[in-house]
Amino acid sequence: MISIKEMTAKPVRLTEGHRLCAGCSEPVVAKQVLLATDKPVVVSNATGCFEVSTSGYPYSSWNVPWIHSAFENTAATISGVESAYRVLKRKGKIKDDMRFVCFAGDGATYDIGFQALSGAIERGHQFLFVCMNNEAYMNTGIQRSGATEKGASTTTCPSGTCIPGKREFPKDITKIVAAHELPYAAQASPHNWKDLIEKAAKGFEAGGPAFLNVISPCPRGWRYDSALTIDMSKLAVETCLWPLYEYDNGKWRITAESKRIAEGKAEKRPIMDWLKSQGRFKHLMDPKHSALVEEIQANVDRKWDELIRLSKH
Ligand SMILES: Cc1ncc(C[n+]2csc(CCOP(=O)(O)OP(=O)(O)O)c2C)c(N)n1
Ligand code: SF4
Repeated sequence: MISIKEMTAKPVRLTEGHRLCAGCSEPVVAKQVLLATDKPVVVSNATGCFEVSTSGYPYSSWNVPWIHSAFENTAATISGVESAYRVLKRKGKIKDDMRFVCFAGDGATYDIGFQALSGAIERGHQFLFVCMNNEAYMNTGIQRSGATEKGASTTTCPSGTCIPGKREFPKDITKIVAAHELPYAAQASPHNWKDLIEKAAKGFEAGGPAFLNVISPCPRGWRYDSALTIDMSKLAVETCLWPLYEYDNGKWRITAESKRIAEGKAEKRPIMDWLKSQGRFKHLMDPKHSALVEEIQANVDRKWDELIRLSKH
């Protein structure tokens, strides 16, 4: 495993000077992923905060080949690139061993881009798809997505007298992707860079499609102090809202802090710690919403128990 010192000596693939908000986790996640391979990479980037903020014409923060892709088809874009690469390699026109990566928000992964993602995985393209999961459509002003937590207030499910924020639980896209029986899928968090980079490295070398779902705190949409981004991603793991695990060639494995919690060596924090840390859940502090908070806790517990059961097989 690479050390921090060795990392600093690596070429910078995503530079500073982009226009993401202060405290945004997305460039942190991307830098960690790009450190996971020394091979030449081609990036396909779905529309979203990360795409528009790193490519404001006439500037670019990218030091690798990078393709803007539409919201719905970044996995289809990389499929085409990877197919062309395979042909050119076979014909001897490309000698390098290259890697292909998609960066997409949760809107572009869970919802609009899912069809292209599912198709690219089913066809067996060799690429790593990274979902930067900030649990909403942030770039267009914090609308709910299929990844938004139940009870969160967004601009399309605002908490008020009619509804207490989002009424549905998020879908479990990592398990949906794993159901494609691809070589590798995992969940990671930027606070644990070692775990994240190891998983990205496995994804790059999986020999087929790989998927990495990364919790990506957004100070603007989640309403917390921008200095707390990394703390926020850690808290997601400590509450088991965001367990760290991998699905590696059919085997489920819980990793890092989540493994320690599963083994009883670390505390599983109550979901209330998570809810009270962010303005998007502020309304849930009212005792009239205590049943909803209990429901969220019960859902976290149920999914956590299910993961422990899967990891024992
Ligand atoms: C088909 C389509 N619908 C809507 C849009 C407008 N749009 C651009 S970015 C965006 C939100 C992106 O959300 P997400 O993928 O979660 O990424 P984030 O900005 O949160 O990182 C939307 C709705 C679009 N570009 N294309
Ligand atoms: S709105 Fe959120 S995801 Fe978008 S750039 Fe700002 S902090 Fe990052």
